[in-house]
Amino acid sequence: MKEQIEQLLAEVKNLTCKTEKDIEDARVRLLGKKGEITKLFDEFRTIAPELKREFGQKLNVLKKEATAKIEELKANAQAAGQTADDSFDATLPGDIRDLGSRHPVSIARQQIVSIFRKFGYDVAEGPEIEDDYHVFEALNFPPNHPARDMQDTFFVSAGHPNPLLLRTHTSSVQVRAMEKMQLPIRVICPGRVFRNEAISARAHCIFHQVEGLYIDENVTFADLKQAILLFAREMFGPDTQIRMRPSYFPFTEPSAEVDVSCNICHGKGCNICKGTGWLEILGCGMVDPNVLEASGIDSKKYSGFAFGMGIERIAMLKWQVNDLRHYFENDMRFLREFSSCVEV
Ligand code: 2NM
Repeated sequence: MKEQIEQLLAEVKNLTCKTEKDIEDARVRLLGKKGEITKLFDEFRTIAPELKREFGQKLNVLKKEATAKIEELKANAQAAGQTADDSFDATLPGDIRDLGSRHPVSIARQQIVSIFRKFGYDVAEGPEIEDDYHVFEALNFPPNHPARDMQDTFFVSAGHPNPLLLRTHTSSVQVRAMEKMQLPIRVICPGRVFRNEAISARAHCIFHQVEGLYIDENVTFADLKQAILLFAREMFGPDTQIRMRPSYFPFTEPSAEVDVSCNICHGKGCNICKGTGWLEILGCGMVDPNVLEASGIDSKKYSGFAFGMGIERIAMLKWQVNDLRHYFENDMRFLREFSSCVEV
């Protein structure tokens, strides 16, 4: 028995196992119900009484040493972060996460932007919080124009001599482009705009626009018409026809609204185009000389055209979305319908 005790004591001192599983195996082998040390305690009951004192002490020391050693190894293993070591299998396949997909408004914006990039337009962005000058005054809005009213525009600081407001169109970015870019200018400005409107199937207080501007010598309405026709055919298909109807905007003269032939019924008349065969896609016109002059451009030498479209509306027409509110509700059934849309 003496030899056994000494042998086990040496074994305990030299224990080097590192993983939690190895440590637990060692504990069971030594101190478990059928462990070596436990067995010695059982044997101890049968030895001669005169030997009990000596062996009792030795056995207690062995048990104490073994218990302390196991605790020490456990603490080391935990400190080294090896607790879950052998339960980790780097060859197992990982968790599969849903990747998500682009929002239809983003897809439409990217398509519009990449079409105009191909035509040689730069892309410019600007602040969403603007001043009266860049949203209205520089764009030839008369002082009492209804858009300047609280009913139509969100003011950030009303009553201030130079109030800040949320831009109601991205034309303000084009004013900034005219102020600082060298001529000729070809630029498109995508971005969020804000209008104080009741939310319905056809209107929302926040929506997205892309506006375009082209200024050079001898730019004519024919150039505008051609640019819009090429854009419409890239966006809605090569058979698309356009028509222009006279309109009015403070910043352009003459101004027009542009329709494309209905891509559902191809002009025959359906409920999407309300039987007309035409869908309105954008507004445009020749930049008013007052607008050019306000930004320091010589309107005798230069002329230009500009246009503006609502991205939500373009996406509605392209993918037959029947209610604007779908865009803002994040219903997965709606969003998933666009998960396979190919980007240009
Ligand atoms: C539209 C319609 C017509 C427009 C005008 C300008 C600027 F800054 F050059 F004067 N930017 N965008 C414009 C013209 C926008 O949206 C329906």
